[in-house]
Amino acid sequence: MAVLNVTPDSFSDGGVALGVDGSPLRAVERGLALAAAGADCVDVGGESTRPGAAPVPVATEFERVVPVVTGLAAEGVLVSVDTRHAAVARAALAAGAVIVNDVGALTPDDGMLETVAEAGAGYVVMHLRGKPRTMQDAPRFSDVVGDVERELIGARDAAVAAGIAHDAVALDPGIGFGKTLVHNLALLAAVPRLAGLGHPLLVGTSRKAFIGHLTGVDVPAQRVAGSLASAVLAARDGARILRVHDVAATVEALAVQAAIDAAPREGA
Ligand code: PMM
Repeated sequence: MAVLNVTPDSFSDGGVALGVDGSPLRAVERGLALAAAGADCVDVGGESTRPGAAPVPVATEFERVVPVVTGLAAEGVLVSVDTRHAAVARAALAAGAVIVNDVGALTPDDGMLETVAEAGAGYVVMHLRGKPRTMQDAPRFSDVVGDVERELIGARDAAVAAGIAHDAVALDPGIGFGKTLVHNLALLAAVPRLAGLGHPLLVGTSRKAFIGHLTGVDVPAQRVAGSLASAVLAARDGARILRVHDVAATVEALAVQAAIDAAPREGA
């Protein structure tokens, strides 16, 4: 899953896809390039959820996202929409998106679950502690892996009760969303367990702050090597969907990992 942030202020690639004039054409071109580089799906988002980010008006998010979804879907790209808002999800699904990536799935927006159910779309249930603006203010868990697992399953149950097909749900521990470095590492170490919950597991580590903390690389766009290490390990441990910025590099790293995994084991 390639990240296509159509926002001026994302931590990882702020403004890159908008171009100087904010034209959707530039974002569509970038999305096509990400698909050509090997992404199976392009995740279009119009609201930055970085820690401390102020919410954007739904109308603004809508205007950013819908033309880009329309342009990519018209070119045959499988599009997901990264939104917490039912109105944006509804418009994006009508414009050709087939997956809703809901970073607010633990406290879904009014009408979100029904919108996804009616469209027969895929639904990514991402774990988030708190609200984006304040989520990094001293996040606490009694048992981070157990808490995240239980809360994901609770949100999954609500989605299925609202009519979303069990098979249409993917789960995501929400790396960096209301979590400390220790929490993020515990969740990544628990990928084998989380991948066994009966749904495809999505993991998004790409360029995130915890990689900067581990590597000393401050500039998000330069955190590629650390991002690749985490992507390869998550894939090896059973993650089925990796949400990444650096698609070509990730595809290369996964090709090497897959070949090594497929090689005969000594003594096997
Ligand atoms: N991370 C970001 C945004 N959306 N969605 C899912 N499902 N999982 C994530 O880890 C996730 C997400 C923040 O990263 P960005 O600003 O680089 O898009």
